[in-house]
Amino acid sequence: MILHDLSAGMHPRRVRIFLAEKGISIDQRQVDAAGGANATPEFFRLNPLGKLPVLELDDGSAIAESLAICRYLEALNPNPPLMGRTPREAASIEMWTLRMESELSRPIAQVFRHSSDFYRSRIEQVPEVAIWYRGYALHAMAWLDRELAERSYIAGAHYSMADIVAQCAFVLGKATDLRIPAEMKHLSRWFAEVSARPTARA
Ligand SMILES: N[C@@H](CCC(=O)N[C@@H](CS)C(=O)NCC(=O)O)C(=O)O
Repeated sequence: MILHDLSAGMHPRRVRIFLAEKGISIDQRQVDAAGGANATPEFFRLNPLGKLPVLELDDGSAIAESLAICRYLEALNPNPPLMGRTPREAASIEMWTLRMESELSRPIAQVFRHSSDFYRSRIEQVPEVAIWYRGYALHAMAWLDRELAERSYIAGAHYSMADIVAQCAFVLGKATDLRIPAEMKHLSRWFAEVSARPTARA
């Protein structure tokens, strides 16, 4: 298996943290997206959308989408569980993972897409979109701060895929000056804890 990776990317970081939490090591290949290496016919054969990460399997087929890659790796390596041990737990983690994706990760990604140098020559940037999503993300952060007053991690008492999606979003948030406001004590506590995990720099 080969993980086609983009070290600075939010979505590839999810997979690297997931692998580190599982203690799995697989070959990784950096793709020079800034130089256009993800927009070649060769890369489009792996992922026609030209996005990273991509997991290339030994049979030559490929899985794109960070959550799908993690789902596959979880099935192959169930321990430690990051997507739930029971059907109820799995549903709860899925619910929170999807919420982190739609309410936090995607809005922060949109701020980045519409304001960063990286995307300046790649998409038509609309500054108002970045401003609008910044407000959306801050609103979601305030909600999450209230949620985390009552439990250690996003989906409950244990670290899970939902935490990985959220922590990677906040790492990207730093690059767009979208940091957790200091008055959000519970969210700040959670982010300090997940950032201190040995896997956080994977
Ligand atoms: N939904 C996809 C999103 C992947 C994605 O947007 N990847 C970004 C990096 S974080 C990328 O490859 N950008 C390169 C480009 O758009 O040229 C996933 O979860 O894997």
